[in-house]
Amino acid sequence: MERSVVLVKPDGVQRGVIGEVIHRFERKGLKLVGIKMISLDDAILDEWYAHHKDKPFFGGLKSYMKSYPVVAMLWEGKDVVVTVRKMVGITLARDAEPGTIRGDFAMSQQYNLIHASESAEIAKSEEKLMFASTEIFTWQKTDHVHTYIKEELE
Ligand code: FUP
Repeated sequence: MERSVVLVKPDGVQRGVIGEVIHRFERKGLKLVGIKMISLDDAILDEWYAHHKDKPFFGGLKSYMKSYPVVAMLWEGKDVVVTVRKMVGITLARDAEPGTIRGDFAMSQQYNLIHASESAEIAKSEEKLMFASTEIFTWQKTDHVHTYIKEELE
């Protein structure tokens, strides 16, 4: 099944929403297959945000992402990338829909609490960047038979 990489960013760690984020994705029916706290460095951030490297906010974005540890998670589910992005909300948090994570808990464009993979392809490269294979767990979530119909699990 598809996977999405989620980061609770330094502001989210400071503001105490790690549990809230986990709780929302768990209740949705997603399966957690990796989780860790990590301090990001320039090497990983240069790749992570390569698409932003020429933007004026790149330096500030990197400093912020290095300021405190982040909590990285790998969530699995049917079409999970799109689902997670919807639950996260738009980048400018004060404009994000109520009911989304950013919409409920954040006000800023940069301090928007959380990162979620933008596409299934990007999710694969972020998974490789963020998690060693030993940090990814294969396990059977037995309530999946109540979360999906049989055809959705194939
Ligand atoms: P998102 O996919 O919603 O996390 O947003 P982007 O990939 O467009 O941006 C990544 C991060 O860059 C955002 F979470 C915050 C930061 N950013 C700024 O600080 N200023 C901007 O103008 C745009 C993005």
